[in-house]
Amino acid sequence: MSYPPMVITAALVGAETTRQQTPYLPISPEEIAEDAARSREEGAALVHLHVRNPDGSPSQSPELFRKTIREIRKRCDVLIQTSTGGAVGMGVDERCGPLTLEGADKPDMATLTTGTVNFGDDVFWNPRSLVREIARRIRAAGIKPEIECFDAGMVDEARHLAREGLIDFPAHFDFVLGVPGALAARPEALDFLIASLPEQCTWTVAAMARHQLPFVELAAEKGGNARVGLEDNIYLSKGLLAKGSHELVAEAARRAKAKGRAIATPADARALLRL
Ligand code: KMH
Ligand code: ZN
Repeated sequence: MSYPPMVITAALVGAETTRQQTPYLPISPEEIAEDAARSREEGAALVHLHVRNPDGSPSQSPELFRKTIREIRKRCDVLIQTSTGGAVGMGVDERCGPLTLEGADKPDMATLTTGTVNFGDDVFWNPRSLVREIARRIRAAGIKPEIECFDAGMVDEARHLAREGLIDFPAHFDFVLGVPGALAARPEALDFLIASLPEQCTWTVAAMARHQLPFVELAAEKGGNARVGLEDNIYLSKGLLAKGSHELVAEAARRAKAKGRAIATPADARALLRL
């Protein structure tokens, strides 16, 4: 079967990865933008973006997002998806900080997690009322959501949101697999999620840690898209730290091409994800 080009997303920073774990984590807007540009060169069409305070702690500050988005767009044409998940414990206004950016600073996409989930020893808190509030804010900003599913029921909740007019179908989904306490990174889980998708919806898989690169291959075989990067995995291979998300993007592109998939440009991704 011939599939469309694969959209590779680079999750450059995240909220949890630390400089203690890897010295290659980008923190300043310029460092993040440099890794975004190198990831674009290696085949990423989209970056999933978090930002950090100068001390490395997670932030959802619109000003930090603005600066980072400007630095990225100065360097390259990669599409930008801002997080509304932020870090566990943040309130709704803080989480939605990047949705307030307008004009040339507006993100191309924003994440929308559709349920509460255990997140390691923490809880990523997304009660139904909060999910609806974030969905309304994404819609009001005129930004395309990526539906983040950490567990199977979150796909079903997206159906409720569509019925309520809070998101449009066909939508784009991201299956986040392997967070401790949530749905594991198992091929059968991915098959179930794909089978659960509403018609014509598109999907990306983001598998954690050592599962990240093998799931790029599964996504390539099954006609989907993949997310890699330091947010979810810091190793290029066992014991070898990736020197930035761009190295993981390069390896993902190599594996996808070996499975016969072309790699999407940002223009391809715009069309495929209906931005
Ligand atoms: N940092 C996690 C608690 C998102 O970006 O929307 C949430 C997260 C999902 O990373
Ligand atoms: Zn994230």
